[in-house]
Amino acid sequence: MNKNVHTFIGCDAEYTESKMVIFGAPYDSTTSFRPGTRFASTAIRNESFGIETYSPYQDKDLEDINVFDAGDIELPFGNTSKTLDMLGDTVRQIVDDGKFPLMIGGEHSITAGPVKVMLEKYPDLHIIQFDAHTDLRDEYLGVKESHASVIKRCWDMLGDGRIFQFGIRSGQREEFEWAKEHTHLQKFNFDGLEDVIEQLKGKPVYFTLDLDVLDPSEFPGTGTPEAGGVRFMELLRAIEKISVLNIVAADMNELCPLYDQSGQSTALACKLLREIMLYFYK
Ligand SMILES: [Mn+2]
Repeated sequence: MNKNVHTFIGCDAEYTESKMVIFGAPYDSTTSFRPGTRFASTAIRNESFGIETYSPYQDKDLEDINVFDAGDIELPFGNTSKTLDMLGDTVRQIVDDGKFPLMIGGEHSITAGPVKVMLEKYPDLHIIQFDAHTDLRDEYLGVKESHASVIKRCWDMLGDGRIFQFGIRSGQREEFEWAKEHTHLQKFNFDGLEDVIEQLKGKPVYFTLDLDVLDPSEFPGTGTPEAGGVRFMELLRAIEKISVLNIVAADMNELCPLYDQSGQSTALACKLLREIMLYFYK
């Protein structure tokens, strides 16, 4: 008999032999609308056995690469700053061991923890964000570490001209105005991505993927759905394009499995995670 070891499909490498580490960050304490992203990483692992390890898009297979699934980090709900520290510590360990960290949210606020640590490692860090939302509020209901403020918190650390936002279709007028001076913000789609890739060649890049960038018709399972999103294949092509860059860490967040009883959102997230691992594995 074998012991019960529950990983994402095909991610059963030992830590020492792995070049990429995935871990769950099941945190959803600041979610402004519908909570439940804390259940995403577990749902993704469960449902991953419904997909293949082989990618026909890339002609690559998870069986041919070494990914370690570190499971979920046990996080203190209600204490965002402690949570961010813990996620940062996890990422620091992975990077210090020469491996690529890939974090599975959770709500989007979690991104600030890893970004802080990656910035210590790479002072010239840039961020590419695919998202429906600006996430540039200075605070939300008095909370600075809200998921609606996460990119503003990243800007606090990185400053002007180093954050590149795509697919954005929701936010306050003030946020869109502010972005004109401080970030590169592409509304609605991935237009101009090639130019940004040219600009970021050779630079260290943190990639944060808020799954609500997708259209809710394909991806209804999220806390703050926004109509008018991109299609799965558009997103996949965009991820393929940025994979030529020096991506040093990444996260995928905001799946809320309970809001999609059909399970198609979780199934999509599983497939996308497989593709991201295969694209970013170097
Ligand atoms: Mn969002």
